[in-house]
Amino acid sequence: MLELESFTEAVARRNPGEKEYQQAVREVAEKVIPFVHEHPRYLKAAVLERLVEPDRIIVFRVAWEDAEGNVQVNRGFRVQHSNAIGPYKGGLRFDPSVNLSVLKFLAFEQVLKNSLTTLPIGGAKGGSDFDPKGKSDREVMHFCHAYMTEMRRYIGKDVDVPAGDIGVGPREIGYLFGQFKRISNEFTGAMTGKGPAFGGSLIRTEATGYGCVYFAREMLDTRGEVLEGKQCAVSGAGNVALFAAEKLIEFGARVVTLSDRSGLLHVEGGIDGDQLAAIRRVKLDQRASLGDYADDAGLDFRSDADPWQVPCDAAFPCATQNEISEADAEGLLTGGCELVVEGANMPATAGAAHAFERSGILYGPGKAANAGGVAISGLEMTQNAMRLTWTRDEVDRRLQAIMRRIHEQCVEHGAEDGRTNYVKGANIGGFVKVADAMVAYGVM
Ligand code: NDP
Ligand code: 2IT
Repeated sequence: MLELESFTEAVARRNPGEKEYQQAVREVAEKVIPFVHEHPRYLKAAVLERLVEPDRIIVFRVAWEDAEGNVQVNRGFRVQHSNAIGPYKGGLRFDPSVNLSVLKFLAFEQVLKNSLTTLPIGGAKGGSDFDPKGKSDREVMHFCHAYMTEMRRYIGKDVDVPAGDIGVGPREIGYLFGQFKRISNEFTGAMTGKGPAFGGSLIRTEATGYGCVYFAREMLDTRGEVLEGKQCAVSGAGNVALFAAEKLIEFGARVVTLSDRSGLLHVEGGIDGDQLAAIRRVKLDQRASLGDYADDAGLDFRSDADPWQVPCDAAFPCATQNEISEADAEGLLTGGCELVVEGANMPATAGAAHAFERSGILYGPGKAANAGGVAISGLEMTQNAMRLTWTRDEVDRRLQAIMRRIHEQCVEHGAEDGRTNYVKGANIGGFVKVADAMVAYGVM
C-alpha cells in the first residue's frame, strides 16, 4: 500500500540527514500518490518508489592549484537521476553549500521539470563545494579544467549534458567546455549555456528569467489580469533575477527589490532600465555586491533584510532554496501579495509552500515557472545537433510557446475546487510522461 507518511518515512530512512531531498520528495509525493491510486498501472509498476532512487551518483576528488601554488581539494558531484525520456540534463552548481542532499533534490526536481518542457530530456544535477567568490579568473579556470577532466568520463551529447546554475555562468561554462573539447577531441553539444561564438543558443542566458515572467503572464491571464502596474519583489541579483527583472520592467511592472548575500536593495518607485543595466555590470561583469552598487548610487540598502517584508502584489524568489519561511509567506499574504512565481528551485519552505497553496493566490512552483532555462538548453542541443543557429526572435518565440504549453499542462492536471493548483498540476504533469516511459521499459 503506497501511503504518504510511510512512503516519506522510508525515503527519510534511506536518505538520512538529507533534508532538502526529503522535502522535495514529500512535496511531489503529496500530489502524485493520490494520482497513482487513480491510475493503478503506475502503482503496480512501483514507479514512484523507483523514481526516488537516482539512476546513479558520481562523487569525485577535484584537486587544483591556487594562485599561491597551494594544492586545493574540493569534492565534485554528478547526480544522474533519470534518463527515462532523454539524455541526463541539468545544471552545475559551484557553492560552498553544495552537498548530496542539495544536488539530489535539484536532480529530482529536474526530472519533472524537464518532462514539463515537452522536450526529450532526462534529469540530472551536479557541481562542487568550490566557491568561485574571491578567486581569480585563473584559479576558476584551473578548478574548472580539473573538474571536467574527471566529469568528462560521464557526459556526452547523447548521455548527459550539463549547464550552469548558482556560481556557474558563462565564464565557468567556457572553461568547462574548453576542457571537454580538448580532452575528448570532439566538438559536440555536451554542454549548454555556451557562448554564442562556440555553439551557444541566443536567449539561453535570459531564458530562465524571461520564461518566469512569461509564465506569470499566463497565470495572471486566467484571472483576466496583467503584469503592467504590479509592484514586484524580486530576490537574488544573479542570472535568473536580473533577466526576470528586465522582462518585468519591459511589461510595465514595478520591480521594487533585488537582493544578494550582502542584503536588500529597495527602490520604492521601481528600478528603472538604466539602474538595472548598471546593476548587471556590477553583479555579472565586476562580480561585486549589491551593497557596493547601492552605496555608489545612493540607494536604500539594508544588510540584514530580505525582500519578503516589502509590500508587493507579486513575489519572484530568484535566489536559492528555502529563502521564504512560513512567517515570510504569511507576511506576504497579509500584505496583499496575490502572485508568487518561483525563479529559484524550491525557494519556499514546506510551510511557506503550503501557506501559498491554502491561500488560493496564484502560486507557480519552480519546476514549472523556471523551466524556460532548461528548455532553451534543450533547444541549444537541437541547434548543435543540426549544426545551425536560430535567431533571437525564433528562440524567444519558441520560449514563449513552451512556457504556454507548460502552463496548459498545469491547468490540465491541476484542477482543484474550480481553480488551478499549479503545484499539483506541475507535479502530475511532469510525472506522467516519465512514468509512462518507465512502465514501457519494464522493471529496471
Ligand atoms: P547566480 O549564481 O547567477 O545568482 C544567484 C543569486 O542569488 C546571487 O545574487 C546570489 O547572491 C543570491 N544567493 C545565492 N545564495 C544565496 C543565499 N544563501 N542567500 C542570499 N542570496 C543568495 O544563480 P542563478 O541566478 O543561475 O540561480 C538562482 C536560482 O535559480 C537557483 O535556485 C537556481 O537553481 C535556479 N535556476 C537557475 C537556472 C539557470 O538557468 N541559471 C534555471 C532554473 C533555475 P550573490 O550575488 O551575493 O552571490
Ligand atoms: O535548474 C535548472 O533548470 C538549471 N539550472 C538549468 C539546467 C540546464 O540544463 O539548462
